[in-house]
Amino acid sequence: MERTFLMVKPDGVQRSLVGEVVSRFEKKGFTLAGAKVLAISKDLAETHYGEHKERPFFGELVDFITSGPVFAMVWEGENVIDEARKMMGKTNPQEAQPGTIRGDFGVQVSMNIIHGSDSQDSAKREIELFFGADELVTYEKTVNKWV
Ligand code: RTP
Ligand code: MG
Repeated sequence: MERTFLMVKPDGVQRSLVGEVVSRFEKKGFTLAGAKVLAISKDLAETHYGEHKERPFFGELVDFITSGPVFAMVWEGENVIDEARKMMGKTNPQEAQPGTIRGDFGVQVSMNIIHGSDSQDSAKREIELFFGADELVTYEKTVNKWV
């Protein structure tokens, strides 16, 4: 079954949106395989967002993601990588549709509430970067046959 890495960013934690975000993925029918609150180090931030190293906003992005605790999660389910990106909405909350997490709760592109892996390769890389194998569980929800 496919897995993705999702993370409530410091703005979402500060605004008490962790429960709201978790609830949306639970209600959708995905399965939580792991979760933790943590403070991201500068090293981890630079590795995680390494693909954006040359972008003008890289410094600001690293400063922001290390500015307070985040809530990191691994979610499992059919096509969960793309579905989660749809549920998050466009990167810039002002372009994100109402009904998406960024469309409903965000205003600025730098503070857009949530991160989500954008491909199978990035999901694998990010899950391994943030979670040890002993922090993830595999189980079946009996309710899954209903969704
Ligand atoms: P994320 O990686 O955080 O899930 O966001 P994303 O895939 O939707 O967007 P991405 O292109 O990977 O950009 C990573 C984060 O950088 C910030 N950003 N700022 N100032 C800007 O023009 C700008 N562009 C991107 C956003 O916070 C974005 O989530
Ligand atoms: Mg991205």
